[in-house]
Amino acid sequence: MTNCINHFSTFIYSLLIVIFVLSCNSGEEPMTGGEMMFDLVPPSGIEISAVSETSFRVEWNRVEGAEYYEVTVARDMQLDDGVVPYIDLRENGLGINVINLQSSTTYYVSIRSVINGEESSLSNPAEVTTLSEPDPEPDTALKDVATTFAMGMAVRSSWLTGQHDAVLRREYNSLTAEFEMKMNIMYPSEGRFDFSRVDAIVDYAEANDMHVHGHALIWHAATPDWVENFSGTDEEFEEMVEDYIKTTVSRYQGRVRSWDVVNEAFDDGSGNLRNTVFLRRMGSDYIEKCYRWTREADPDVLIFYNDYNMVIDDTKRGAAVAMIDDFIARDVPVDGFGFQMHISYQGPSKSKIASTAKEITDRGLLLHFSELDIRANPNNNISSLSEERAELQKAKYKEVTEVYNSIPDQSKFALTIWGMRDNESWLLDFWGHIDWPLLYDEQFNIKKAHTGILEGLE
Ligand code: 9MR
Repeated sequence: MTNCINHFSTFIYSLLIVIFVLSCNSGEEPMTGGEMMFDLVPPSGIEISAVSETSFRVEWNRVEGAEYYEVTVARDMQLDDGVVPYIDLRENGLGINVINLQSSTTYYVSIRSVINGEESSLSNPAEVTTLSEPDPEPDTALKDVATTFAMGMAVRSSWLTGQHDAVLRREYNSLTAEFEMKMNIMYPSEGRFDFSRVDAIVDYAEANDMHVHGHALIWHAATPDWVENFSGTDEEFEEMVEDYIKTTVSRYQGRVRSWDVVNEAFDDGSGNLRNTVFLRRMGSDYIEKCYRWTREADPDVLIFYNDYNMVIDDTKRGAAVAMIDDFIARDVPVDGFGFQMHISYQGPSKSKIASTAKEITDRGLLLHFSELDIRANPNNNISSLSEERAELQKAKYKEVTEVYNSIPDQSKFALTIWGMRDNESWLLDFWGHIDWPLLYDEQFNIKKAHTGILEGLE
């Protein structure tokens, strides 16, 4: 009997050992209070994606053995300023969507693993900045807010359809041909005019109740080779120019409201008359001759002088204004002055724009800001349009518009933007690097610059 009891005890004892050993090896879970089988590490590979104005997604790598994770989103790197409900937020999976955030705000995301009720340290915070709110589509078009002058856009005949057409009709009531109303296009060879592209632009403007500003009858940089190398006498040259101007201006009489008759006639800095074929062949009074022929061809058309750097080049502006004063004194027809306004977000200053504009309006002339574009990257030190630069560019557009809007009404004529989409601007080729000088991006989205103009008109 004692033997039997001994055998039974031995059996029970062995059974307990077997059960103990089996239980030790059976599960993945560590023993409560026993030695940890996994390191308490925070998750690695934290990735932020799908960033919008008010949300983003955060994902991380699995930590072996973690029961769950705790996610903290805060407005500071020390995680003191946590965002409810994302403070130690429990998450069993490997990612969450963080929502209801503020736009243009930087957030820091940190995650810890929890294993068996024990917490790892926090991961290094990942940084993310939510997007800025897009500027609202204007309820009102530029042309509807600019009640005392025309809103102009430079156009090409290939832009009169599709999205260009939609933007043109929504926003603008004045068109300037970017290059198709210049002598090299309209008069490509001796005795043969080609007005096909001008007709397309003028027909379009008329159909859509828009003005056309003619640009530019005489410009040294758009003079056809046959004119540069004209084979006839000076007298024949002058007759040819008179015929060209009268043919063109009378063809569009009553349909083209105004012409830049001579463009950029003065040298930079010195203010001397630029040495062009027109100066050489027709003499130093060639500009007034052209103005008179224009008036003879259309008694009602508005005659403009147009040039660049008019705000910053005091000598050149002085020479141009002196010429206009002389014309006024001698009854040479002239109605207006065009400041091209190819400027940058850095300058010129609002006060300089205002004081130089006043020189023109004090003379009772019309003033046209005729080719406005504002470079956001003049020093080529950014590779995409940053928030900060877009704001600075917007501020300059606003200043220019404020100046224009506050000149006397009788001098107001038009504010013309030199091109529609950033990627189409002449400035990219001219300077050979990226920039975003205009009011719409490549997808025709309205930029802050556009809002700057609206605000300048308020
Ligand atoms: O932006 C215009 C560009 O598309 C043309 O190729 C170029 C030549 O016709 O003219 C550019 O416009 C100029 C304007 O007519 C006069 N002021 C300077 C402008 C930029 O060169």
